[in-house]
Amino acid sequence: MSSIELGAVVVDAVRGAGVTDVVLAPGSRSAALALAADRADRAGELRLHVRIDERVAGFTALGLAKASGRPVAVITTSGTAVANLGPAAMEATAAGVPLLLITADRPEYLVGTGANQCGDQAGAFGPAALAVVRLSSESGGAAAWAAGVQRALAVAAGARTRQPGAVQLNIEFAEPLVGELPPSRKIAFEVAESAGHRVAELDARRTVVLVGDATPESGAEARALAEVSGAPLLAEPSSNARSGANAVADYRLRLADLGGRIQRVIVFGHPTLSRPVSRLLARDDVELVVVTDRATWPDPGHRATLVADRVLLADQDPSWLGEWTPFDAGVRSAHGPAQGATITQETVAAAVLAALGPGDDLVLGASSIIRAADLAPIAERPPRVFANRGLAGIDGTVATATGIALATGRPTTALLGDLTAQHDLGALVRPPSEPWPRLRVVVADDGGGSIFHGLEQGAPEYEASFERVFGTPQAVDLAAVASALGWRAVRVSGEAQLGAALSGDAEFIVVSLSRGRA
Ligand SMILES: Cc1ncc(C[n+]2csc(CCOP(=O)(O)OP(=O)(O)O)c2C)c(N)n1
Ligand SMILES: [Mg+2]
Repeated sequence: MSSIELGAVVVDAVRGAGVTDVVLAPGSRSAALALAADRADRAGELRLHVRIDERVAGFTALGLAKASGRPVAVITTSGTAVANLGPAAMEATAAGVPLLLITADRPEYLVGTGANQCGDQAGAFGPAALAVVRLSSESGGAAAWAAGVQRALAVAAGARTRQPGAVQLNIEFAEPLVGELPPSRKIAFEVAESAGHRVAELDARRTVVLVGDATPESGAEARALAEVSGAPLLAEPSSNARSGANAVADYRLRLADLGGRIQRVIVFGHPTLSRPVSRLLARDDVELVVVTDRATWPDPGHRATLVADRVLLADQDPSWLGEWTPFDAGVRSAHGPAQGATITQETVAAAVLAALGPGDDLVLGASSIIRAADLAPIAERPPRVFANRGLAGIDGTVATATGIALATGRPTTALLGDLTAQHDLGALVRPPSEPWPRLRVVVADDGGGSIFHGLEQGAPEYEASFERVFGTPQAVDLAAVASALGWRAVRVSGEAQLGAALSGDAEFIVVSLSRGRA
C-alpha cells in the first residue's frame, strides 16, 4: 500500500464509474492523484482541467457537471485549499448537481499537532456535503479504496437516493507522496438509478404551468405539458421552457390582475425570481402540484398537495390561455430590443437573447440581469440557458460558464452584473496550458449593485447608508482588466454598439448602464 497506488486506484475507479472530466488545483499532498489524472488524460481516458484557484476549480467542475448531467470530480491539496470548494459545494447540493470533492489530507494522527498545512478537514463542508467518505494510504487496499470511490460517486449522482449533490472524498496520503504509478486498469462499476414512475392525472381546472430554473430536459417536458393541455406557461429565463405559443413573456406583471383566476399551479424546476410568484406559491386557495424526479421538491409556501414524477393534465378551456395572451403581445414589443432610447438591464438581456439561437448556451448571473431576462420577449428559437439558482450566489459565475462551455463544446455567453463579474475575476485567468472553451462574457455594468434599490433597504429612510453598505459603487475598468488578462475586450454604450459587439468577435463586452433608483 502506498500513496501512489492509492492515487492510481482512485483515478481508475473514478473513470470506471463513468466520470469523464476531472478538475485539479495543484498541490503537494495530492501529487499521486495529479500524476494519475494526468496519465489518464494523456491516454484519452478522461479530460483533466487545471486551475490555480480552488474556488474557480470548484465552480468549473460545477458547470461541467451541470451541463453534462454526469458527476465531475475536483481535486485539491490539503489545508485552506479545501475550504475554497465550499461555495461550489453548497450550490451543487442545493441545485442537485453531482460533484465529487476529492480533498487530499495528511494522515489523521497529525491533526492538531501543528504539522504543516494540516487542519481538521474531513467534514469541512458540513451539510453541503451529502456524505463524507474517508480513505487512507495506510489502511484498506485497492478493493476497499475503489469501493469507497464508487460509494461516494453513487451518493453524489443520487443514483439510489434521487438526490444528487456534493460528496467529500477525503484521502489521507502518507509519505512518500510520489513514486512509480502502477499500470492503470479500468475498474468498471455502475449503480442503476432508482426512478419512480407514478403518473398523476389532473382534471381541467384553470391551471398554469410554472417553470423555475430547470434542466433542458425538464424544461422541454414542462413546455410540452402546457402546450398539449393548452395551459399558460410561466417560465423563468433559466427554465429552458420559455418559448412557444403558450409562454407568457410578462407573466410576472400579469399575476397582479390574473393571479386570482388561477386554480392550480404545476411547478417544474426551482422557481426563485420574483415575489409575485412566491406569493402565488403560498396561496391557500390554489392547488399546488410539484413535478420532479428528485427526492426533495421546492415548496417554500408549504402548500404542495401532490408531488409526482409526471402528470397528465386534462385539456384546458381555450379561453383561459386567451386571457393571458393579448396584453402580453403589447409588452412583447414594448420590451423588444429595438424600442426605447435608453439602454437598460432589460434591453441588454433582450439584445443578448436575440443574438443567440438553439446552437448557443447562455449562462445568466444572479441579481438584476436574470430578472430582466424574465421580461424578455419570447424567442421562437432560444438558446439553452443555465444559472446557479440553487443558492443564487453572485460568486463563481464565470467559472461555472467555463465549465458549461467545456462540457458542451458549444459557443457559450455569460451575461452578468458588474459586481458579479468582479467577484469572479480569478476565473478570467486562462492558464496557457489549458484548453479554453468558446466563452464570451457580457457585463451589464451599472457601477455597483442595483438590485438593492428595489428591495426594502432601498427605502428613503436608509438613504444615508445605502450607497456604502448596499449599492457598493465601483468604477473598475472591467474591460481593461479583461484585456490585461488576454481577452478581446470592448466597452460599449447604447444598443447599436452592443448589437455590433454581439455580432463581432469580442470575447468580453462591458455594457455601460446608469444605476438609477428602480
Ligand atoms: C456570494 C454572494 N454574495 C452576496 C450576495 C448578495 N447580492 C445579491 S445581488 C448583489 C449585487 C450584485 O451586483 P451586480 O452584479 O452589479 O448586479 P446588479 O444588481 O447591479 O445588476 C449582492 C451583493 C449574493 N447573492 N451572493
Ligand atoms: Mg451592477
